[in-house]
Formats: sequence, C-alpha cells, structure tokens
Amino acid sequence: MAGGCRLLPLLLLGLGTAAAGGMLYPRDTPSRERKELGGLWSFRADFSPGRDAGFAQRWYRRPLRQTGPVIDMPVPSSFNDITQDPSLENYIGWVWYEKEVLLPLRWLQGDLNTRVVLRFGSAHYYSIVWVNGVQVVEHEGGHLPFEADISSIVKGSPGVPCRITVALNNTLTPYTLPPGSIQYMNDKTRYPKNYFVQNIRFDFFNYAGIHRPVVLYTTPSVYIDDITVTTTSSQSVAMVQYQVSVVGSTLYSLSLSLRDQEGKVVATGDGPAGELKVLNPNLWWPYLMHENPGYRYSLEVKMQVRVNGVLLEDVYTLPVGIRTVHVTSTQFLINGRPFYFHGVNKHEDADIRGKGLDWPLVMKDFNLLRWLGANSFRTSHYPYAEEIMDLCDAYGIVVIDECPGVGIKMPESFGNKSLQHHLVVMEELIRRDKNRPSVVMWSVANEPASELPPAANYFKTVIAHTKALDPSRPVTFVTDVNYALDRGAPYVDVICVNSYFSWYHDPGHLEVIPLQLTTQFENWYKAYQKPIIQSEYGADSVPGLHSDPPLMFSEEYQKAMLREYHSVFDKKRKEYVIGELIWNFADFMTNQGTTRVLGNKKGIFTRQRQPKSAAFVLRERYWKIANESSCLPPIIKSHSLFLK
Ligand code: BDP
Repeated sequence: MAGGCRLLPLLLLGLGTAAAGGMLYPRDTPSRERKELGGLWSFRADFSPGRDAGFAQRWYRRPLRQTGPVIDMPVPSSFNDITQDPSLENYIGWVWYEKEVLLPLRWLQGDLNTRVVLRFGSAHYYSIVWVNGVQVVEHEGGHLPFEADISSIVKGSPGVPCRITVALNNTLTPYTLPPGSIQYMNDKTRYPKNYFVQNIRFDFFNYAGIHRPVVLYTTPSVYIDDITVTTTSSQSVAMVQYQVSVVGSTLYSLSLSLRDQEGKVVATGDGPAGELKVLNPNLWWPYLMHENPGYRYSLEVKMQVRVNGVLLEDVYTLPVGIRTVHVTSTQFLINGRPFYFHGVNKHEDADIRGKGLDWPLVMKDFNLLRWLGANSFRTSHYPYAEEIMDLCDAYGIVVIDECPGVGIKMPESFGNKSLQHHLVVMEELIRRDKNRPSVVMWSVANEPASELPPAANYFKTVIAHTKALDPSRPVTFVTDVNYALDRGAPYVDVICVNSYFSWYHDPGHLEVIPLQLTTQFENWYKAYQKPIIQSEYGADSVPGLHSDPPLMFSEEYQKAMLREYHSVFDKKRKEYVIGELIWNFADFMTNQGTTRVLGNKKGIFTRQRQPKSAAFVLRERYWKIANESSCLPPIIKSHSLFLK
C-alpha cells in the first residue's frame, strides 16, 4: 500500500504544529547569497509492497545509487508525466530524491558566523529531508515552503559534496489538505492482491514531486527572520507600519529605509517596530486601474550586532506596495475606489511538468492574462509559487489567495484533527504572503460540504484565526451550497459562489441561465447583504468542435453560456456583484473519468495556451469593463501600453 504503516504515524506527529519563525523569500543581498539546486536529481519510487523499503533499508544513509537503481528526475517538476511508465504516473506512496552539491568554501570556513539554510519552495505532499544522512526537517503540505538550518551539518566537511536526500509521499488522508482516502479493493475475484486506489474529491490531478525551486541560502548567524508590513493611506500621505524580528541576539540595532523606484529614500526608521510616513505616495494600483500599476517601494532593513567583538550585518530588501482594501455591503474598494474582479481561476498545470514551476509557462500565462484584460485571479485551489505571486505584485494582478482546502467533503474532515491542521496551513500561507499587495483576500476553502452541521464551527474557527493573523484583509471561502443551507457563509466578508447552470444543472439548457443566476444572486444578497463574486462558472469545450445551434462541448456552447451569464452580471454589477472569475483559464489534467476527456476542458485557452473562441468573447468584455470603470485618460486605454 501507500506506505500506510509508515505514513500515518508521521502525519499524526506533523498535524497541529504551529508555523514557527519567518519564511522570507531568499534573496541575494549584501549579506546573503543563494544557490539554486534545480536541474537533475537522482530519483527512485519505492515500489516495495509496503512502500517502506526506503526506511527499512535507510536509503538516506548512503548515496541513493548505491541502494538500487535510480533515474534522473528534473527539479522543479512533478514526476508523474516524465517517464513512459504508467505505474509512475499513477504512483502512490514514497518516492526518493537526492542531489549532491558542493558548497562554496567561504560559506563553511572559519567561524560559525554564516548560517546555511536549505529551502524548498514546495514539495507534494509530505516531505522528510536528510543532509548527509541526518534528518533536518519534516513538512506536511504540498504548496507552501519549508526550510532547515543545515549549518552545523555542512560545516564539518568543507570541500566534500553534501548529500541532500528527500523522501516524499503523495498519500492523502481524510485529515490532510486537500483530503483524500485510500480504498482497498478486497474482492479477490475482481482485483489482484493488495490492490488499492486513492480517492479524491477534487477535480485536478494529484501531481507530486518537488514542484518549486530548492535553494541553499546564507544569512549571518544573527539574522532578520521576519518582516511584517501593513499600509494605510490617504491621497497625500501614507503610513507603512512595520515589524521586524531578529533571531540570534537581543543586542542588535535595526535601521530601515524606504526607497521609491528611482532609488530615492522617502522615509527612514529604526527599531523592531514603527511607522514610516510617505508624503505624496505612489499607490499600488491594480492592472488597468492606473497607468503605472503594481508600484512597489523597496524597504531595506539593516540589522547590526556585535558578536565576540565582530560586527555582523544582515540586510534584507522587501518590495512594499502601498494600498488599502475595504469591503462594504455592496463594494470591494482598493485605495478607496470600487474594484470589479474581471478575471480567471487558474491551476498550476501543464504538459509534462505537471505542477512544476516553469518560467516560460509563467510568463506566457501573464502575457495571456494581460492580453485578456484580466485584472485578477484566484489561486484555485492551493497557494501558487512565490515566483508567480511576485509577478502579480509587479504587474498589478489582484489575487484571491486560496489555501489547499479543496474537496473537504467527508464528515471526518471536519473534526478537530483536520481543523488544527487547517489553522496551521493558514498560518503558513499568511506568513508567506502577508506582505504582498496583490493579495487582497484570503480564501480558506473551495466547495466544502458547508451544509454539514460541523461546518459552522469549523469555518467560524478557521476564519476567526485567519482574521486574527491578518486583520488587514477580508476572508472568504468559495461555496456551491444553496444559500439557505450553507453554514459557513455567516462568517465570510464576501460571498463567493460557484454555479454551473446549463452544465451540471439542466445540461444543454442555456435558456435557464438568466432566471437561475438572477435568483441565485438575489437570494444570497437578501440573506447576507454582503457583496458577491461569481467565483466560478463555465462549460467544457473541446477545441475545434463546432456546432450551431450550440451543443454542449462545442466552442459555440461555451461562448453562448458566457453571454447568458454576462447579461445577468451586467445588471447585478450595478448593485452588489463585485466580480466574475471564469472557470477556467486553461484546460487542465484531472483523474480519469467518464466526464473528463484527457482532463477538464473548461479552459478558455487549451492546456497548450492557445485561445478557444471563448477567449475572444471574454477579452472583448474585460477590456470594455476596464475602459468603462477606469478613470484613465483615453490615450492609455490601449492594452499594449500596459504590457511592461
Ligand atoms: C467546481 C470545482 C472545480 C472543478 C469544476 C468543474 O470548484 O475545481 O474543476 O467544478 O467541474 O465545482 O469543472
């Protein structure tokens, strides 16, 4: 099986451990260096019956190639689609990765003043990491970073490559996020011995592997561990509140300077907490709301400390966007101006690399988003790579940042064990993304069974915890439950509703959309008086399949469905509907099933990022909305000017 004997005790240990310390993105600064560990790693999937041979034989104690055959595996990437082996594509259990790396001597020599940290952007789903055979970190969860200070291990052997071994398990349980379950097929007349499948209640392929960059980076032994920034502003003056935590000493001094994009210092401060005053601030504006969207200052934080007579200095530079977010009963305000989400839902998904970070793909997606006139997306259904989030900050793409709370359907997934883990995941997500101006709202889940009685306390607790961690942003979760039955909605700031009229309900009947959608909005608004986002709507289309009159799965049907929805959005956005996010930006891979043709085909782009007819409909609409609602002079309303 999927390492059942080995996996479960680890998960029990891992659950509920609060996220400790900071998780600043590793950057080169005058006091820090980073070394990328991407490329080919040695790899082996543990096909032993219990999936536990790697632990029994302690594969981490020796080079992996000495314990059996290995193959080359690219990092970052999912492992599933890299080989021709179907059993690896659908593999469940422990896989092993290994990389040997030579560290620069200057990191290791002399005193212990350099700290060496090994950091994973993400690895799916449960990771254990060893360096030179010594376990350095365990982490549960597939979409958030984790790291370990490995200084004491690597300092002992300068000039010798250090061996990084990772054991990774993609098994999901009712208590993981997302949840899943292993089902044994015990009918010996129908299935071979020990046959099992992994059941999931979410609609994307459970890709696994080291999905994001692995880096080694250095800091001094006394170092800036975390920075938290929040901003308030009026037209002519903004305040940047900061908090800095330093680890390794209490006798340090801190100085801060905020520079604009020309490099001019606009404010200075000192000490671990305070406020910087910025006169005539350049605000961070969303794409298409301003001629210079995504404006970010640079906050340079400098720490100095004397250790044994030696002056140590650590410098970290954080991009800072000054903007405010407010929610009223009918509007979503960014910098005091109404913001209408005209955007998409995405996935981290592409041919061959699965969910692995891929720069050409990332850039193509941002170019398509801006071509489309999309000003926002939701990170359906898990946190995306930090590199993607950086570009949202830089280009002014507004983000609803969603945690991996997708497919929470089983009653046991609402128990205390799941809840405690969910709280930790929110801590990890907020720790990572709290300083990002593009993130305007947290989403704690997608389509949970929020009609179940325990959902009330569950979401009340998760949302309260999220707000306590970050009082500066609204919180939501995305529902597909009827307004009268949903038990989580009382606790959200914005109602996010998914509906698939004429697709999953009344398939083929486009004519029901206006009535059903209008009723949906009116019911929700009457019940809660909160603004509403249509957080998903869509229809599958097989590219190149045409039919007029429109029939399901044709490109014409997808377009016609859009138009029906849009006519209702146009009425209701004058009232309290504050956004529309198409499902989905691009076709993506799912588990195999009778309703999935090589994956989900609700993309307006194909999986290879070519436009279907619906993309042009949406593009015309998004640019029209942007032009209507923008206060920009006409000259800059041409989309090419926004492509920087
Ligand atoms: C919604 C889910 C999304 C699915 C979509 C679909 O939130 O993850 O992919 O339906 O079925 O319910 O296409």
